[in-house]
Amino acid sequence: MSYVDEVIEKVIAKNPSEPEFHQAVKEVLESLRVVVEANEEKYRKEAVLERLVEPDRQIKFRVPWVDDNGNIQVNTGYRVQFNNSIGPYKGGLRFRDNVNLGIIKFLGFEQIFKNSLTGLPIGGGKGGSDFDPKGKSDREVMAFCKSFMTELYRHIGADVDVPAGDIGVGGREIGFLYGQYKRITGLYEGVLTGKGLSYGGSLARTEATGYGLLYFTDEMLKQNGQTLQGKTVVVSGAGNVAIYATEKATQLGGKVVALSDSTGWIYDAEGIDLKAVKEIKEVNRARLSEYTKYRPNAKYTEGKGIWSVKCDVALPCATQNELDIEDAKMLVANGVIAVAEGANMPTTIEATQYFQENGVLFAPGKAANAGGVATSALEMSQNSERLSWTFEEVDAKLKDIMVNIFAKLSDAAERYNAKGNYVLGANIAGFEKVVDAMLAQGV
Ligand code: NDP
Ligand code: 2IT
Repeated sequence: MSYVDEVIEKVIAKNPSEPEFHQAVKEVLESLRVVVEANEEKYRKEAVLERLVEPDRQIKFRVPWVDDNGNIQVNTGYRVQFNNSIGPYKGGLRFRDNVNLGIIKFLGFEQIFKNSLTGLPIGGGKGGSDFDPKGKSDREVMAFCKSFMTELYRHIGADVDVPAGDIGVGGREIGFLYGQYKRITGLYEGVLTGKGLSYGGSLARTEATGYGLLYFTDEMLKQNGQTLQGKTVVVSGAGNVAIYATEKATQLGGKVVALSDSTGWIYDAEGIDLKAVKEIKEVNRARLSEYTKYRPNAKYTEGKGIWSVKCDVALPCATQNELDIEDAKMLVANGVIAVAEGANMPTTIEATQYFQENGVLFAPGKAANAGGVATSALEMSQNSERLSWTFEEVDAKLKDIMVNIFAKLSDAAERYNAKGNYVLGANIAGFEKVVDAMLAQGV
């Protein structure tokens, strides 16, 4: 059996109830097959793949807190420190009811390669909890965050592990978490990113993932003889990534006609009114169904179905496995030319292959959404030098980083005779730097 197949089998046998983690490992190792085969003896001897798929450590802890009725609630917290070969562990925290160890591990594993692609010195990690801030009062969210940090603080640090936001963790949560870290340790250091601007946050971090996704998409289109100008765009999700993806897509001449949340989706043929969406989501923390109050001509549909909307460019920005083979078939039948992942692993493996077989430009999340963590690394730099850069400075660096990532993907794909296969290119380019650092540092 080939080394890659052996390791995939071992991962499934050792971690039987973690389907998302299996999926992420399979996707990466399938791409690496060509590289591994060329170095099989050495990699086997060094156990490179076994070392890559086993996190450095997995921390799981109890998070007790008191709700507004005086009842004690208990959630589970996680931090998976996956690989710190090229820098301190770096990756977000996800607060969502469906969070479990397998989901955190898939996200942490993806983060290793994503962070490597940014070109900045950051390792891979991820964390979170099965706590969902939706529908909770500010006091309840604060109580949860304080309890979560009361355990997490001992495992992190500005040079050790630097968490940030992800689904369910935005500026409010980061503020409460940072306050508790500082209270316990007495340290005023860049231990979290995505901080508020008044206490060490970076300008453009809020916008970075969505903006970066569009800088990447724009570059991918340009290098393939297209532009965003006049294109119809569908964005799923209505959170941090989706909102700023919509903003930049519009600035670059595209027309975004649909958005979704976990309850339903909106279609607005005249183009999404982003001011309304920001008020609904960022200010009122409400449901997307409210949108038709602002725009009576728009249509709200309960449940799934956003990928049935005809578009040129599709940007899945909500969650894992939200775009399956049936969705891919609809998008292709409707003439989609490019799909770029703002979320982490939103496209199933079958759907990804279907896009690639049908000549659709497909950008994997670990490259296309890397602008968020890249700007987090820029926030770390600013914290270290105790300075803050202007919005224009950070935005220009972000754009450069995304254009560079595209070049790295293209180059790696071409080197392995797979021109235009950006999935292969991303996994190989991300892997090369990490494996080099791992081997240099010994067992
Ligand atoms: P937010 O919490 O701000 O927004 C998430 C959005 O996705 C919401 O509209 C939410 O709907 C929807 N959503 C979440 N879970 C589900 C689900 N299970 N089914 C359907 N819809 C769902 O998160 P972000 O925008 O930060 O994150 C979105 C994606 O982007 C995630 O995959 C994340 O890992 C990835 N990402 C985020 C980065 C960042 O910097 N924030 C960086 C790189 C990737 P509802 O409001 O109903 O819950
Ligand atoms: O998936 C991701 O890259 C993030 N949620 C951002 C992580 C970070 O450290 O900024």
